[in-house]
Amino acid sequence: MNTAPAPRLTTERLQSLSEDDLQSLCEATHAAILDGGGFGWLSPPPHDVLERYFRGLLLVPERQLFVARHDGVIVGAAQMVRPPRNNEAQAMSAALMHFYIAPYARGLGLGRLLLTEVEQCARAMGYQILNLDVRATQEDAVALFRAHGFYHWGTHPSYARANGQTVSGLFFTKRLQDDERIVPAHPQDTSTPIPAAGHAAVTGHSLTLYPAIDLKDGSCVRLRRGEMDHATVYSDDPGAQARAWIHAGYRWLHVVDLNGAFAGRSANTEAIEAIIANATVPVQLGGGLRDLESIGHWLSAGITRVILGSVAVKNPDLVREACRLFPGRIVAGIDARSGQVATEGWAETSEMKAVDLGLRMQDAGVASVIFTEISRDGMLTGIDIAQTAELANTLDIPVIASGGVGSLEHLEALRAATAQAPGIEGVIVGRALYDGRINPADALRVLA
Ligand code: AMZ
Repeated sequence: MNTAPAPRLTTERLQSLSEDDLQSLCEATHAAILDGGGFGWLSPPPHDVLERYFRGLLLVPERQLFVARHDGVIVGAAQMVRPPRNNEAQAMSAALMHFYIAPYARGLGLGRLLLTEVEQCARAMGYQILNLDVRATQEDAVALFRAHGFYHWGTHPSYARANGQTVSGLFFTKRLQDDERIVPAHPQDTSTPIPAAGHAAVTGHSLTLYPAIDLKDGSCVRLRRGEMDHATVYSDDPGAQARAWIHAGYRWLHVVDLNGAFAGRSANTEAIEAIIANATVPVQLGGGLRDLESIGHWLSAGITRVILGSVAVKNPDLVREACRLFPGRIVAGIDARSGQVATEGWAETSEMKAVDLGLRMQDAGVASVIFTEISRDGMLTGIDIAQTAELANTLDIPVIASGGVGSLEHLEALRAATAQAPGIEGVIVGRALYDGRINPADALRVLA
């Protein structure tokens, strides 16, 4: 396989600035401001002003400067602001501010890494709560905060002025110490009324919708219960399908190389490359990724996160090593038939229980878990919410639900379940979207 070395993606808290670091930090900041913000300035200040700003920042004890590096070069930054000494009442809360990745380094998962770094530091310093606020127009950042378990508790209608327009601002919070998401005592009690879909009262927190693109013999298909001879072909142009889902408003793509999952190595290479070439949102990819070489290959080819299924059961040390090499970018795919984990394209069933594998994968360091109940997959009969919630409440990492969504009501039910199982982070939908049973705008409204 043609493998370019994976870029080195690192994050750290900076306590001093070398001349090179200062220059790359100013360059990244300049580019982020030009791209529409993340830093507060609407147009970039002169270079020497930025330089003085960052040099001065390091002297302010309440502020910690964090940076993200791509092959050693600073390409993004964030600040953690501690409460002032006199604010005893809020001594448990820190704030995340001025968070940005330069436009030329996006799509690699660095935002997620930087956020994790800030959270870890805040946790290590004893803070229990991390607060942040963001212009509603910063859609990528908003999607990232939601995906990372931040709870959106309110909206300020006149938060900022940019380009002559008043822009609203979203206020988020996350509990750090016990990893429980902050869910209000009265879930509807947020300042942004969430429009109710139909009759159901909307409860729980927002979920990310991951539209599925399953690839078989170069085409986009959906299976029933994972059986290859029950494939419905929806498109023979995976790149166009990726564009269609992005155009519909989805913020992630979930791609599975089905032939790869059966063969144990990537098979739909051209189709995956076409999806990457057309994707302007992050992509997660699974199916046939069984060694560090193929994982590194796809992570450097434009895939944001890889999903490991069979190796999670058969070679957990490999998963651990992958998590060490690619922090934040490895997801475990746990596919189960009545609680027992299946592998090899779901052709084999193991003795292992989904919850036990989840705990093992958490220990190996995966960023999140995708849980599929195979008997529901492609059947449109609804998600196995009980099993998903049990897994989410056992693990400290986010769980993405998969298998069985057939209607808007199924999405509403999952959303409602997040009030009791806040670790559920998102949901994968396939057949119901392709068949038009669920309208994208309705789905996004229900989950928002
Ligand atoms: O539908 C199937 N038969 C199927 C499927 N969707 N088999 C595997 N997979 C997906 C898993 C996971 O995302 O849900 O492939 C991935 C795991 O692949 P591997 O090669 O790591 O076991």
